[in-house]
Amino acid sequence: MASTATRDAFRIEGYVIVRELIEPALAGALRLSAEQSGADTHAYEKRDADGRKSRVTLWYTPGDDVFGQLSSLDRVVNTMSDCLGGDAKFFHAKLMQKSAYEGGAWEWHQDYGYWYDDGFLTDAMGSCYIALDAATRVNGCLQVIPGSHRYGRLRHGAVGEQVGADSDRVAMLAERDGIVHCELAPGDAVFFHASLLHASAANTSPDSRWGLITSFHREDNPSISDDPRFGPKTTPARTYSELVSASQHFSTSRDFL
Ligand SMILES: O=C(O)CCC(=O)C(=O)O
Repeated sequence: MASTATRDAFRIEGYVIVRELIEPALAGALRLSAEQSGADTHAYEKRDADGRKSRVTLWYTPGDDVFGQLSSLDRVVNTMSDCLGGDAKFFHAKLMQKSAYEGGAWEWHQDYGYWYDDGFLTDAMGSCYIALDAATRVNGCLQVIPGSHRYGRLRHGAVGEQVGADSDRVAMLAERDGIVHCELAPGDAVFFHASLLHASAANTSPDSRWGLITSFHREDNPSISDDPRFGPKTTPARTYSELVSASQHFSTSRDFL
């Protein structure tokens, strides 16, 4: 169960950082396993406004391997349920890969800017980013505008190959409420609301920035789309000890986007 401070931070600020959600050594082992098992070979690429590429490996069903277990870890699902005020159901998970020197930016957007089109009627949804590599200002950590989830869904349009939120509105909110850089050590996590404005800069550093994002919808906010990938999934909650004792293998047979 998440603490009251965690729930309140999520509801008021739209995000909350949880330090050492998993042990740094486990995050490091998962990072290595993802790379060695070829998770990146299933990635698609998105270019930012400057043409730099970011790579994403996304899947809709958690699966039984260690990444499936991580994305349905009880402490992730329970925290998200407490933050959303109802049972959190798995939507999808993705391995975000920003390579050293060349990983592109993610433009300012709300996830609900995209997920509206996947048939979700409300923004009772959220995500958890778990750092596998350290995420810093120089390698392009997540940036958020605190409290911006309260303004409803902004207009979104094409920016490079991505979809970005109305830039005038973003500039106005950033000026007024500021921008927070979510710097994370391996194993730290940030939980954030689907309407929170967020972005990240290009990676200009020699260090890669990989992380796992798992996204959820509240049980009473299922997708009305008939696309089976967006439907609710039955995912057994995994315990931390199951995760630690799981083989560190990343299964490359899953329903990748
Ligand atoms: O990985 C990042 O830096 C940002 C990813 C993101 O904005 C998203 O997946 O919605």
